Amino acid sequence: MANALRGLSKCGVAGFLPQVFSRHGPRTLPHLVCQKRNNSTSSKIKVDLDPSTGVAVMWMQSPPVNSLNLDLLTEFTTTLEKLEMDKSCRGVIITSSLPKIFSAGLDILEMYQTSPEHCGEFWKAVQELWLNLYGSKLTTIAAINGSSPAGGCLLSISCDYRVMADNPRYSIGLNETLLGIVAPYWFKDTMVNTVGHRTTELALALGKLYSAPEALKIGLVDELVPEDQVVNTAAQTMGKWLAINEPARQATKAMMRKPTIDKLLSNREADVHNFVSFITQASVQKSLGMYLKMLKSRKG
Ligand code: CO8
Repeated sequence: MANALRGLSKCGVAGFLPQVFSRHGPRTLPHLVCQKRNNSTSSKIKVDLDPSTGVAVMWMQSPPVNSLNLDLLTEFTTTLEKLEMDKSCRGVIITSSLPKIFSAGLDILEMYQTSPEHCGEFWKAVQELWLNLYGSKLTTIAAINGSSPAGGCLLSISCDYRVMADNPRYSIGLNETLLGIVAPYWFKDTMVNTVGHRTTELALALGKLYSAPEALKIGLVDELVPEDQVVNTAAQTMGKWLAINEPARQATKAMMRKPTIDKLLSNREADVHNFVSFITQASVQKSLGMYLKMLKSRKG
């Protein structure tokens, strides 16, 4: 289950190479796992894998807003792990099948008025998703076809490249402070690795949600395209990434991301403990409750 970069934490960059080169072995017949998943009625993710290009599209389909609850987090991680193991897959595009929403981020209801045990289980699933996605040896591209706050932004910035719909009404950012909570250090590190320290400092302190044009300006996304071309553009960009020598690209990715990943790997339990003790505080629960109320009142 461990992904390539996690393997690195034990064996260093040299340990990463054999796994990289093993991907050049004989290609297997197209995996059926992904197609099978599509038939599941309870599936929160639809996968289209094209073995001829080696590109899979993961469509999040969990109405109303693709909020990352325990089920979606778990299915996301399992799906990605299966694609990692599938020799016919070399790249993944992550997108949403819901109109106007990429992902509303972590499901607040998983953190509000739930038991410490549940919060701990939930947080482990959040860690697991990030470790798998940020450390994936596949090329990963976020096709952001709607708003993408907080955990949705984390999903996006954990990918190798981001294409967003050119619509100023869609926003993206780590807005945790607006909920009275603090972005964990590995959310912050991922953001720093994307846009730099000072921009992250401002973004996190103010809980800033950037419109798509603003996000492009600060480098939070790489490209804006008309809404109906987001996935196609991601597929074209994927073609360029897949043309790069694969072992070299993978080793470069590992070199860039390993220190950030190792920081959490060496500290996972403490991170769960910190999350649970923070999120269960009465004052934090009160803030989450008020934020949920605000979301509901906006509807009226
Ligand atoms: N979790 C749970 N429910 C949500 C969430 C969410 N993140 N987002 C929206 N919902 C619910 C709404 O309450 C509403 O519920 P209902 O239908 O029962 O009233 C339903 O989803 C639909 O929402 P909207 O009507 O608001 O839908 P819109 O299309 O108008 O807007 C948005 C979509 C823009 C996504 C909007 O819903 C929104 O801004 N949501 C909140 C996004 C947000 O702030 N997310 C932050 C989550 S926290 C996180 O990801 C990181 C936490 C790190 C924790 C660290 C602690 C130490």
